[in-house]
Amino acid sequence: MNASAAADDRDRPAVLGGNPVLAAALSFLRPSLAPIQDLLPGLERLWAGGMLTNHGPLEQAFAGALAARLEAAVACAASGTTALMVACRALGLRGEVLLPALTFTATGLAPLWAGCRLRFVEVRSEDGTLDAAACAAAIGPHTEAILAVHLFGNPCDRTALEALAERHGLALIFDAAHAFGSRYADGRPVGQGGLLEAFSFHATKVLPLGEGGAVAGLALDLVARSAELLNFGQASRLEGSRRLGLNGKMQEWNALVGLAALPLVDDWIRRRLDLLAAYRRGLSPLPGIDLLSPQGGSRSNGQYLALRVDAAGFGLDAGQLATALAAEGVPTQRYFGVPLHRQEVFAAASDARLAVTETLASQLLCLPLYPELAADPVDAVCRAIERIHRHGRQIRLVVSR
Ligand code: T4K
Repeated sequence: MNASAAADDRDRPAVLGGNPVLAAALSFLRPSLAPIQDLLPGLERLWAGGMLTNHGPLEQAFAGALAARLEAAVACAASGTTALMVACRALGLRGEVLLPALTFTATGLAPLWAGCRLRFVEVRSEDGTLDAAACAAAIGPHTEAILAVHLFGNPCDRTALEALAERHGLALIFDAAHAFGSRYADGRPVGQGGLLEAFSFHATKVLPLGEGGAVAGLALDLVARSAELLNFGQASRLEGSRRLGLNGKMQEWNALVGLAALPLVDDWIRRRLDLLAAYRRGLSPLPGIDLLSPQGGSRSNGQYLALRVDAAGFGLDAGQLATALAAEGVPTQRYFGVPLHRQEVFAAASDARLAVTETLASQLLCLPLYPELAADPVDAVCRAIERIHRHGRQIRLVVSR
């Protein structure tokens, strides 16, 4: 083999028979965890005390630490989904709720559980969050609330949505599952927006507890009502249930993991943002590729790196790029490739016409991003995407959409 044939061979994407850019496949994500030694004393106390749940000292300490950080009232929950469900109930929502379809299914399930009717509204192409102007146009006589999502960690346009909600007397809830540590344009932490915000502390999130969530907000009475709903709807045992609640309590083990993680989370977020910047630099020369980004001076927590792949410019669509990257040892996720108005459970609201949502759903591809990821693999992923782009024509012949 002559020198140029050898170079060609090295340059060939793995999906066309070349060597993968990564000798060992990457993880899509790794949960960020505090060193296990930091958890052992707490675990020993937990074992000795035997109080595993029902608002034990660890859950209370975690709720206090969250409240101090967010400068808001906080009720801990078993998951982001339960947090969102009780947020809808705490506001007594029963009518029409405006929400995006470009999100995880839980965003739509929560208001549906509360008995609401859903109306899906368009998002902005720059950051994937709810478009306030489209919301304004969608408000009808039965509209009761807006449920907006800080997608991938990008904060919504809080000012515009709050003004709209106030003007029309609507409740405003933020699904902040992706956005612990993100900040609004005015520098305030996500957690203080609208009437209530619902966080997720799932294993895949910036602050991972395994399962967990929280309702947060500046209105003490609404957060207190949410806490009651998460505890079977009872304010006190003597009185019993006075609201239609559920068991949405956070367990002590999860709170312990959260307490150990909280002092580290800002470092983890900084690391995520550094890696995101490295991806951005590495990918910026490529045509047809860009990243969803926080708008208007707001700040993301780097929860997910969402790449927008324009097939006409890049030469391959998001699905084809995902297949080619998998061959290179780079796992990806197609969040949120099936928008909610295309899912069976939301069929009653499937008549929405959402051109931007449909385009983003077909174009988005999330790349590996987590604090433990070293800089070298990020360079390798960017190199892989670059050589996949150069061989787009051949790849199109072997990889179906
Ligand atoms: N609102 C929004 C906008 C949301 O995105 C979510 C949840 C919610 C509300 C509801 O919050 P929770 O009720 O879940 O607290 C994940 C999560 O299950 C889900 O929390 C998340 N959004 C959704 C976007 O994604 P998958 O299907 O991507 O997870 P999975 O199992 O495919 O794992 C992804 C990667 O993470 C794999 O590479 C494996 C790795 N992983 C996963 C788990 C669970 C780990 O390394 N460790 C783990 O423990 O769903």
